[in-house]
Amino acid sequence: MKLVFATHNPNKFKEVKLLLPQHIELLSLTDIGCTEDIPETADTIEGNAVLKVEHVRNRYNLDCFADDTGLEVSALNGDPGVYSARYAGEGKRANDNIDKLLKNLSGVEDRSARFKTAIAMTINLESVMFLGVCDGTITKSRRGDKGFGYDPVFLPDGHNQTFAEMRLEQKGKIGHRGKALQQLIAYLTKS
Ligand code: ITT
Repeated sequence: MKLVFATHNPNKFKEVKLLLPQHIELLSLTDIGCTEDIPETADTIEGNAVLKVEHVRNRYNLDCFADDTGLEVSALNGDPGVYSARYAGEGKRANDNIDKLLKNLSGVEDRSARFKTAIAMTINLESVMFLGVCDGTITKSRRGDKGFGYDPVFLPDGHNQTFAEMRLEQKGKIGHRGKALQQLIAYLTKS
């Protein structure tokens, strides 16, 4: 079975490829010749996941899924949330986003947060959505050099390593993306 993963983020692709059963041949946007930016203009992560998937479905007519992920911090009323990618501003990098987050949380006691992933999939003309959540806290400084994005400052509940200190397999097992993906795999297995 061939399935396109509509992401321009190579780290997400790597994480997902590791978790999917081998009989699913995962195609990247590069594999299908999609180099254009896909607009993410919705005001929810679910909405953005749908925009990405529909872009590929409409232009390339292929079975496809997309992941949109946000980091929701309690003390910041759920920010950066759907704006996680551009928290420090358009064109800024992950490091700038983390700097802004740590600055906004400086002196704040409640550091609880959660990652939320929405995976939208369109397959055989059906559209489905899977959600995965991982609760944790924001550390006071960066720890670890694995992973990507906010991983160096996210400590999942019940663990003493940040996502950036864990092996990818471990992050996949307990993380937001892995949880959403398990549902996608179950869906594909029974359909
Ligand atoms: P695509 O839209 O092309 O899939 P993206 O990196 O723009 O890639 P998102 O919009 O879903 O993906 O990501 C929102 C932000 O959250 C972005 O800054 C990511 O680096 C960060 N992010 C997403 N998943 C993450 C994860 O598992 N760990 C840490 N940060 C993550």
